[in-house]
Amino acid sequence: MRRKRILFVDLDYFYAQVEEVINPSLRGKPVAVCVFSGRNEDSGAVATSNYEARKLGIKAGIPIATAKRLSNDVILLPMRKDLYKGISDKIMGYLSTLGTTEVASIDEAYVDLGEITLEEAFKLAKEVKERIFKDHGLKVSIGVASNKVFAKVACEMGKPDGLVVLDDEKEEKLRSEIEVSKIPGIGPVLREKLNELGVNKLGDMKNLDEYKLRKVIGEAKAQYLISLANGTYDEPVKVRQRKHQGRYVTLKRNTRDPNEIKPYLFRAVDEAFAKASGALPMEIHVVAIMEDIDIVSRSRTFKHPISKDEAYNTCYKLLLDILIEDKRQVRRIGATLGKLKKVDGSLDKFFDFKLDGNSV
Ligand code: DGT
Ligand code: CA
Ligand code: CA
Repeated sequence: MRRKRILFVDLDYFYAQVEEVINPSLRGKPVAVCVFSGRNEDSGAVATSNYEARKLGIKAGIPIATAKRLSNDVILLPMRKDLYKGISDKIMGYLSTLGTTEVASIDEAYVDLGEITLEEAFKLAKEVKERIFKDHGLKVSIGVASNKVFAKVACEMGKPDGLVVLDDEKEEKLRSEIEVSKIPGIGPVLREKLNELGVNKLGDMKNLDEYKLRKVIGEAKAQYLISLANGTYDEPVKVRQRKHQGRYVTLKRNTRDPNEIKPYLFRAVDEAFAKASGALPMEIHVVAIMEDIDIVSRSRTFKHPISKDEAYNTCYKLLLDILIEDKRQVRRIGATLGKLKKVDGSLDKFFDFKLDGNSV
C-alpha cells in the first residue's frame, strides 16, 4: 500500500566514527572524543565515544578524569567540530536530493519520502545506507514510519548500523505499547509526572481524563501525546538547514548564583553575535552544562530578529528559568542564536521588518 512515509537518519557514534574513518588504526580500540574545557589538563567531558569505549562505561557526558579512571587504554581525542560539520553538511545535502529534508542536528535528519510502498521505502533506505557508506565510509541507522516521531523511534530500535521500517501493524502496536520515556521529547521530569498519572505506556493514555492531563503536563505536550496515541500526529517535515551560532564558556567555578554566571553568559552572547557576522537571531537558546555534565536548555522564539540588548535580557531570564527548575550547580554556560536573518545595515529597514514581519 502506498502511504506517506518519513525516513529518519542518525549517524552512528558520529564524532568518534569520523575519527575512525580518518585513522583506521583506531578501529577496535576504545575511542572517546572529548571537549577539553581548559580549566586544567583533565578538565572537560566526553562528547561521544565508540562502542568499544561505551562497553567500558565511557560515554557522552562523563568527565575526562572519570574516563581515564575507567580505562588506561582509552584513546582520548580532541573534538574537531568543523571537520564533523563539513561531513554532516555533505550528507545533509545528499539527503535533500531525496525529498524535503529537515536537518534536526549535526547527525540527524528527517526526509519526507512522499507516498510510497513499504517495499520502496525499504529499498530507498538501503540505498541511503550504501550511498553514505560508499561516499564517506560512515555507518548510519535509519528508521522509516508514517510520521516523524515513530521514524525516530524506529531508528533508535535498530542502532547501530540499523534499518527498521515500520508497517501499519507495528505502528499500531507502538501506539499502545511504547513506554512514554522512549518517546522523543519526553524527558525524565515529564515521565515522572505521567507515571504519577498512571501512564507508563502510550496506550495508558486511553483511560485518562484529558483535562487532567493538560493541567499536569501542559497543553502542547498533552496534544502531542494524544495525537501520537490516536494516530493523528502529522507534523510535516519542514525544510530546515540548521542556522545556529553558539558559544559556550566555562565558569571559573561551579555555581548557582545568577549574578556570578551573568558575565559569562553575556560573554557567550557577545561571541555568538560576533560569529553570526551581522545576522540577527529570531530564536535564542541558553544552554547550561551542569556540574555532572548534564545539559539543560531553554529557548525563546521571536516574530522578528532581535538586537544584542534584547538578547542579553532574554538570556538572563532564560538562565533564571533554568536555575528555578534545576537544582544543580552550573559548570558551563552557552548561548545559541537560531533562525539567523541577514539584516541590512540600515536601521530603518530593521524597523520596517519589525512592523510588517516580512523576511528581509
Ligand atoms: P549514537 O547515535 O548513539 O550511535 O551515538 P552518537 O555519538 O552519534 O550520539 P548522538 O546521536 O546522541 O549525538 C550526535 C553527536 O553529537 C555525537 O557524536 C557527539 C555530539 N554530542 C552528543 N552528546 C554530546 C555532549 O554531551 N556534548 C558534546 N559536546 N557533544 C555531544
Ligand atoms: Ca543523534
Ligand atoms: Ca548519532
